[in-house]
Amino acid sequence: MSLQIQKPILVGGLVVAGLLSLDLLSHAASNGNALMLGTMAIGGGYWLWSKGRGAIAVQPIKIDPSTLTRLSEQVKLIADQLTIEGGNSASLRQSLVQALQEANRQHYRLVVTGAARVGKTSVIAALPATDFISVQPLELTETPALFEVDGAKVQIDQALQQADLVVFVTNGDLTATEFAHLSKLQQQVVVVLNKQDQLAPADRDAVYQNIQRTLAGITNQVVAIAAKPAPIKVRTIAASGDVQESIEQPPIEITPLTNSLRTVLAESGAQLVLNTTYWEVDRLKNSGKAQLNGLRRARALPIIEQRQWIAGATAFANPLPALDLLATATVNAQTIVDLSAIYQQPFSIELGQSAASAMGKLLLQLGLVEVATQAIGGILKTNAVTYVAGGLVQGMSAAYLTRIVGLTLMEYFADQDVVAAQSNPVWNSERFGTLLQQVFQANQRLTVMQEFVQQGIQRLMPDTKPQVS
Ligand SMILES: Nc1nc2c(ncn2[C@@H]2O[C@H](COP(=O)(O)OP(=O)(O)O)[C@@H](O)[C@H]2O)c(=O)[nH]1
Ligand SMILES: [Mg+2]
Repeated sequence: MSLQIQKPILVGGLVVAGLLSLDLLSHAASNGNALMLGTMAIGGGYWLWSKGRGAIAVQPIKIDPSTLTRLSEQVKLIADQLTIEGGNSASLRQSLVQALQEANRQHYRLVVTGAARVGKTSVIAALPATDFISVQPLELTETPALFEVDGAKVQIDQALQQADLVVFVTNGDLTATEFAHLSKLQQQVVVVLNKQDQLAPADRDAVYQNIQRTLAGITNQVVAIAAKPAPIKVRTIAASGDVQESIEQPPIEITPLTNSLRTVLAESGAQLVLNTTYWEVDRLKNSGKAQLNGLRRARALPIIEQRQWIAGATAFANPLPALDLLATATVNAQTIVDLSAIYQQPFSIELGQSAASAMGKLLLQLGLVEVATQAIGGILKTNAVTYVAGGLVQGMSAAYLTRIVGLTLMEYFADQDVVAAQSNPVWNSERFGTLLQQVFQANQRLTVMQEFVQQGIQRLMPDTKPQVS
């Protein structure tokens, strides 16, 4: 079957899908793979899509050794900071040493992945029999099947993270899900079209070329193999006219894969190991940062609690006549300064004051003061107390908004470098505004607010017995 791919793109894509459908019909039926035709059509669609967009920028980033060194320095800094702040940095340090030692290993880690029953195990079984493996030590691992409803997502991710090179196996048809998965891979990938023996010889080129084109922006390593071809029945008719049937085992076709592995590893094996190491150290950095932020959070929360009830009690005793005053009362420059110190972004009191006034304006602009006041008023009326003391809505709103601002500050600082690079950090009001809305929304659930109101009544009016409905 010869294909005219030079036609207008749209027609070309449909022709590919259409012609393949006919030829694959028998195989699709014998596999019980009713989706095959549909997915071929999708494959054609992707081709159009990738053509239209040019190359998809997912080629692995080239990490150079100095980038890795800089990242390692950051992890060390985080470990030092953990020690300073009373945390345990031993396991982070040890993991870093291990990760960097791994960078010198002499073998490559190949992880074979793909959907269920595409032939992952068969590929791994076929490889050791080749000459190539005897000269090039490889560690071959198979992930659990991708795309299963109750799939082992964690194990899959963990296995893939270890890979210097991913060998992605498919049956020769590329589904939308497979394509999406391939485009997200961090590593270089060799795509293996297995079970070539199931395709009519005339179709092989067409399927192969179509997939190669679809994946042009992702990898140039696409190989067609048969890791474990099915036995075939052969009929011979003797001169006498007697028909004889025998079962023959077609040979394994694995050479295209070994050739591809040889090329990729010779060209960029060292680079691939460097990349794996880089991403491993990057994960260490994130987990160290999370550990550090956990410590800081534990120190910041009591400060926020304390300040929220101070703001609440003040507004309760001296009810503020206007929303803008309420907004101002909830953002306290000293709280900003204190939290910034915990997160090693020390703000001067002047910077704290200007940030506080920006935050007050933001609370009003976003309508958060009004929303909070109304919600709290509503809760108080319906199910918290039998009567609403004057100023209680105001006091409670001041406490609530102080808390929201404090929680947002924690998120804001947690995002920054673990130790400020400069002595007077820059205040990014826009970033704060985005986080403020997120935190506000996350705390807006009725149950969260009701609980807060209950606490507030006990704090602000300790003699009142709240009536819980
Ligand atoms: N016809 C054919 N069948 C294959 C080929 N490779 C694997 N299979 C069959 O596909 C099924 C699944 O293979 P397996 O390697 O266990 O797939 P895995 O689930 O991805 O590990 C088995 O029945 C294999 O015999 C191949 O190249 N040709
Ligand atoms: Mg398997």
